[in-house]
Amino acid sequence: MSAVLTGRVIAAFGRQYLARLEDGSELACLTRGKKSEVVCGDLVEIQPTGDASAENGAQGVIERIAPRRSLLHRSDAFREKLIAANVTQIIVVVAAEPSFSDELLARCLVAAQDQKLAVLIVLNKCDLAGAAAAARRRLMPYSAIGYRVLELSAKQDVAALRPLLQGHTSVLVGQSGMGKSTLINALLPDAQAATREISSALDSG
Ligand SMILES: Nc1nc2c(ncn2[C@@H]2O[C@H](COP(=O)(O)OP(=O)(O)OP(=O)(O)O)[C@@H](O)[C@H]2O)c(=O)[nH]1
Ligand SMILES: [Mg+2]
Repeated sequence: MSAVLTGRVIAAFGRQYLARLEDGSELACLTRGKKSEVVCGDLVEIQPTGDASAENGAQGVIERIAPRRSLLHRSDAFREKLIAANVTQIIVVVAAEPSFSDELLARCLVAAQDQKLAVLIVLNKCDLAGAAAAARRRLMPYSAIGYRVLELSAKQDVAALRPLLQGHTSVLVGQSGMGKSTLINALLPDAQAATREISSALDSG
């Protein structure tokens, strides 16, 4: 049997995963058993299958998950859904319009506090001047208690965000229509496919 590989899970599709290995290559993986605890961001040990003969063409089996620095999940009274592991920063994306939910923003801040993560609030669509002014006022209480609010327009220029990503593993969260995908595509022009996956995982519910 070939040696165990280590990598980071960069995409999850049900029980199938894509892992990036230390050499930068990507490997399609499965887990053993029906129920999987593996989540995007996990650092994992992978047993290579050697060829693509495994179920669904997977090239490896995830054998072990390393201890997590953080774990984000969403839960209600009935079930819990894991979102991402080993994140160090939550970027909450709100927009000038449509109007954003204070409750969702507050819940994200609580989750960040709980997991001891850095937080950045991005106010997107600042090209819409009138609506942006109103949203800016609504965000004042958050900046007043110390949260950093970055204003930008994902459609025009995302350069101001780049330095704030340095040294962090960040997750973008926010309601539908706030501009998360637009932001990701502006930051990572090649990431379109993976972006849609992550976005839909975060947005469900
Ligand atoms: N005017 C303006 N529109 C924007 C900007 N960024 C995004 N939009 C628009 O806002 C809409 C929603 O953007 P998305 O990036 O799809 O939003 P999302 O947060 O990914 O939404 P979900 O995937 O549904 O969660 C699209 O029509 C974008 O073109 C911006 O900076 N300015
Ligand atoms: Mg999206």
